[in-house]
Amino acid sequence: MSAPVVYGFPRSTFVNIVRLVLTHKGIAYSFQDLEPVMGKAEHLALHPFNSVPIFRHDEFIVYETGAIVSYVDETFDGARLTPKDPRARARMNQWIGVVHSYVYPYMIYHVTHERLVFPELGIPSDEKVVAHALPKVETVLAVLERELVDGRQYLIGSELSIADFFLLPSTFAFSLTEEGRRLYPKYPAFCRWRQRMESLPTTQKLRAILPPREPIQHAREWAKSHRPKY
Ligand SMILES: N[C@@H](CCC(=O)N[C@@H](CS)C(=O)NCC(=O)O)C(=O)O
Repeated sequence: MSAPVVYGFPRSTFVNIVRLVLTHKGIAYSFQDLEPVMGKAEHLALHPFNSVPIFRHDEFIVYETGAIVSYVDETFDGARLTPKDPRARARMNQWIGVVHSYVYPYMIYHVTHERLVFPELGIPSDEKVVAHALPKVETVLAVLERELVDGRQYLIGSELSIADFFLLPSTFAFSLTEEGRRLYPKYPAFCRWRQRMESLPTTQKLRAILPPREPIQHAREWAKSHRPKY
């Protein structure tokens, strides 16, 4: 069997969830940067919904981050990131759903895109999009704070799970915005979780091999095709 391949672009939140899980489990893989072909036939042949990440393991190709990381956790050796207990597993899946439905859309798709991704391409921020997202981000942070305030180390308890790696890249990117810098200190238990996650050897190891943050060139299309309107 050959080493698996992750396809995506380097700053993608979801791509980095897959890379964190692979790194944590000590799995050798290669990364294929699709930035030059995003949205083109070569990319759409791998992902008909024009998204990333995509994962290849020999002849098997799978997309959707949840499906990829479950496959990786079940198929490869290394620390298990999925609890056996059904209730703990349900809790983990709950948090994965929270990232898809409430964290990524507001922290990344709305605020981070408006504050970092678009301005890096010379496109001004849309303040209405940011203003609409911020109360939703505060709800997420308040919920996380309540969950983590009793000294819980990780999202579902004392064991690290896929849920923590799902949350990490979005909370990292949001930390680079002015809103992240302003809001995070109001949530100390959440900040302790971030500190714990950011200092994991897994996180450090992945960060060390990521290229410097370059503007996401294909995001020019997002500004035309699917920018929220308020
Ligand atoms: N449901 C998808 C979401 C993936 C996603 O939103 N990926 C973003 C990058 S973080 C993307 O591909 N956006 C479209 C683009 O970059 O053109 C998954 O779980 O993999």
